[in-house]
Amino acid sequence: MPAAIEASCHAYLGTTMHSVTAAADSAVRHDWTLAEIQALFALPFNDLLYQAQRLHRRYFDPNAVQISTLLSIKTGACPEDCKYCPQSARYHTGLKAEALLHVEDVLAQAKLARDNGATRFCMGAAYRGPKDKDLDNIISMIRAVRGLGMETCATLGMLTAAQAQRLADAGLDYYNHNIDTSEDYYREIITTRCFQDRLDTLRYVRDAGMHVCCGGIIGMGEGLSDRAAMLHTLATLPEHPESVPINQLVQVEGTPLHGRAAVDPFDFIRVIAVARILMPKAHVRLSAGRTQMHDEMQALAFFAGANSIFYGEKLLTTDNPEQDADRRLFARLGIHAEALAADADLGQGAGAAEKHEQRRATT
Ligand code: SAM
Ligand code: DTB
Ligand code: SF4
Repeated sequence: MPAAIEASCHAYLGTTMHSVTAAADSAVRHDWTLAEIQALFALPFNDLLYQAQRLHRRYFDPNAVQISTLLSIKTGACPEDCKYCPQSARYHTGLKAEALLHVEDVLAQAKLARDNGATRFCMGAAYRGPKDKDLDNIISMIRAVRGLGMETCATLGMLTAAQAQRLADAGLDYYNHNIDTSEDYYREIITTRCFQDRLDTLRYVRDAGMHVCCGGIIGMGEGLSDRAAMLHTLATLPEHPESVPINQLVQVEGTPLHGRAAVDPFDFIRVIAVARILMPKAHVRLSAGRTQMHDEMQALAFFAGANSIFYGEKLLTTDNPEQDADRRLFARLGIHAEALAADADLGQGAGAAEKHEQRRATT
């Protein structure tokens, strides 16, 4: 596979992951207390990483990383006031707004991503929430991308229950909707919608049978207790998100958070490790902010339990590492791209929601 991170199909038969048993499942808890989470954050760094790595090996091949590629399908001019975001119409970031892309253009980008080794294609739109007529076009994109044999993800802002159902029926595998930070600190970051709105959308997504992708941003000026509270919210959901993106703030000139103090890299790694311990079966994504990270920091993040990245030279509007740099990093670390799950029925069935229904019918 020339210009691609090789999607190796290593069947991992190591002793640890091999023995995923009911006992191991007892590590998946939904009753974490805030005090327990704060105690994890207070552990010496090596003790925390050791716990995280041990648990990571119980559920995952420690050398496999899931590869997603992002595309902004509708850029800028967003009415919301998220203080971190270059796409808000309220801030002057020099970003050029673009209308919703055409299906053919999205499909061409998805093919490129697939040929470069991505297994999931994530489509992001700068909406407060999508209008029903936009969803018609987005649904055509989802169907086209699934037809390539890729998993699909979308992040379109707040949804109604009916919109979530339409996306699930179209075969959308994952919906990304981040809580971003703690409920308390949220008010400092976004005033145009509240924390509960986020939780409502997450519930609609889950009820419609889609996989949930939900995480947050580190480096917005939040305290350690906000980081613990954010992870507490995620880890005490009735079902953990399947995917937990941990973003480091990408500071964009013109946004109110530009100029915030940089995060201590070890503190960022601690968030990854605690997320891994709290939600051991989730893919934890080392998400935005990798262009600001040295290879050594990324290696530590993988050791702490991160097992997903965005791959491709752009995130939504900002830069991501060059593909060559990521390929070299993977090779140096002996990391391979995670293959799609054997039960993926991409291009045929109706995605996560259909599988969810099938499982329900057979249990
Ligand atoms: N408009 C939709 C929404 O807000 O849900 C979807 C797109 S929005 C850009 C998706 C997520 O990207 C945000 O929730 C936030 O977590 C992340 N994000 C946006 N700007 C970021 C930045 N400058 N640095 C890090 N993460 C960022
Ligand atoms: C997520 O948690 N991070 C991604 C994705 N989900 C949509 C977005 C990062 C955006 C970084 C800023 C930008 O490129 O505009
Ligand atoms: Fe709009 Fe999403 Fe950016 Fe907030 S994060 S301003 S909702 S695009």
